Formats: sequence, structure tokens, C-alpha cells
Amino acid sequence: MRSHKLFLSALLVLVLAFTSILFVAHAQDSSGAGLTIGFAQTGSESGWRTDFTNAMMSEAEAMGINLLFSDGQQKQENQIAALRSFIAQGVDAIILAPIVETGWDDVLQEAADAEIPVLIIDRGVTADPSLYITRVASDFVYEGRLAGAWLATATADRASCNVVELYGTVGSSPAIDRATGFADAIALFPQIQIIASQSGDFTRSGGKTVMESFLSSMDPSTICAVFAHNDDMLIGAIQAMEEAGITPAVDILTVSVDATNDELQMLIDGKANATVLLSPYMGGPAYQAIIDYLGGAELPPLIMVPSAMYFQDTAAAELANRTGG
Ligand code: GYE
Repeated sequence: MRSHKLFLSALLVLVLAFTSILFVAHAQDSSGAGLTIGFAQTGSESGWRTDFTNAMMSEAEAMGINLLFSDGQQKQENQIAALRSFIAQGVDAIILAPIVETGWDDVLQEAADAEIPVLIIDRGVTADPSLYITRVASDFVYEGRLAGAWLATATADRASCNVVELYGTVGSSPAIDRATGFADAIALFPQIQIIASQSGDFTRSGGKTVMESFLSSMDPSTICAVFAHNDDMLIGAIQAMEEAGITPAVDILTVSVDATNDELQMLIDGKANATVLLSPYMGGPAYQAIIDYLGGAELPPLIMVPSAMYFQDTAAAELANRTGG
């Protein structure tokens, strides 16, 4: 009789343990139902940024997350104000896509004081990593290296190759890191030199203006290639080249970053040579990281999204794949 009771209570303990395991597992599944997350976006400077915003919204909806969206309109002060308003509203978590690297310490500390977790997405910050739970991003240095390595291969039979660089937003981590990665890669090939570099602020109009000034301040026939920190600046530069009677991708080689649909079309049309993919689908992993964190999980300091490269002969298949065509 006694052993029977013992057996029953042991069974009860087992059942309880098992259900609590199930409960924990359930708490960490992909449902974000009931969570309110504030998202401070940089603005809408590029086609990639629009794709990223749209992906953030649809991924939130798919996971049942109530996303509060703030468009920073390219100003850090607007983003800081958005964070303060999210803190005042008592959101469950904040996602910050920072425009520049520096200047976030105070507001991140305010979120920490209010015990609201902050996740950094896309561009990086220089703030103390203990002030945010993780960062979801791609490796911008690697993207620059891929671009440089591609150019080295494409110009392997040339005695020299002078490059003009369309630099991203000054002080932003992708501009700093892509420039570093590209410079690292071409350092192995002394015949490749950057002869001019100027910021086009990641915008189409900025890229066009900078390319126009390059083309008028030097002999265009001495320019071998353009490295643009994003597709939009390159698309502006392509316009500038065409208006100046230069055939892009033939007279001047191009390599850029993002692989937006518009840029894939440029590759298909033979107006560009290569682009490095920056995935806009970072919302899913970011929301999941927040759910895991709130469920008590330890997060890695960086959650990386993978990259890829597209060329004139692979762009059509990728575009068809995206548009279901
Ligand atoms: O490449 C560019 C955008 O922050 C890495 O920002 C991102 C960059 C992206 O505007 O198109």
C-alpha cells in the first residue's frame, strides 16, 4: 500500500515536471501575441529601407505583435524622441534602427532604467553592449570585402583600375564598415586605387549629384569603376553617367550593396555589374529574440543575417523568384 502511494506521488511529480517543461516551451514559441513593440526606423532614404520597413510590419503582423512605428526622417533627434515616447508608453520592448553609431548612451540608459529591453537592428551603435539585449544585422565589413574582391576579379587583366566611391551616410556603421571592408580587399591589389570618395547619403539624388561632380571634375575615361555603398546611390550615378554619354557597366564598372529589385533590374538591363545582398528580413529573428529574452533566454550579442551576391547572369532568376514571376 505504502509503495503504491509512493509510486503515485512520483508519477505526480513527473507529470508536473513534464507539464512545466511544456509550459516553458510554449512560452518560447514564435507567438508574440499581446506584445507591444516600438520600432524607431531611420527614415525612408532608400528602396532597401522601404523593403525593410514593409518586412518589419508584415513579420510583426504574422507573429501577432502590435508594432508601434516611428519614422525618424533621417534625424537622430527624432529617433531619440521616439524612444522616449515608447518608454513613456511603457511598451514591452523597443527596436532601434540607429541612423548613426554614436550618441545613444543616454536614451539607452533611460530605457534600461525603465526596464524596457532594447534590441538594435541593422546599423550598429558604439554604446555599452549591456544597454541592449542583442543586435540583428548583416556583416557590413564582409559586404565591402565581397564588393572589393569582385572588382579585383573583374579587373584582373587590367594594369590599373581607378575607383570612385559613393559613401553612405557619414557616421553610420554601414558606411564606415563597407568602406573598411572594400579598402581591406583592394589593399591586396595595388593596381586598384580609390581616387575619390564622397557621401551621397544613401539616396538616389545624393548619388546622382556626387557622380555628376566626379564626372565633371575629372576625365571620365580615367574612371574604371564605381563602388556605391548602396544601390540607390548607384542608380542615381547610372543616371548621371547616361546623361554624360557614358555607358554604365561597360565604360565604368559598377558594384554596390543591397540587391533591391530596382538594382536587379539594372543588372538585367546591363546597366550595372554586381550587387551584394542585404536581406530586409530581419524582423522575424528580431521579434523571436525579444520573445526568447522575455521568456528568460540568454541571447548571443549578435544575430547575423546571411549575405549573397548577384550579377548580370543571375539577377533575372532572383527577381523572378521574389516576384513569383
Ligand atoms: O544599405 C541602405 C540604407 O543601413 C545597411 O541603409 C543599411 C543601409 C542600406 O539606406 O540602402
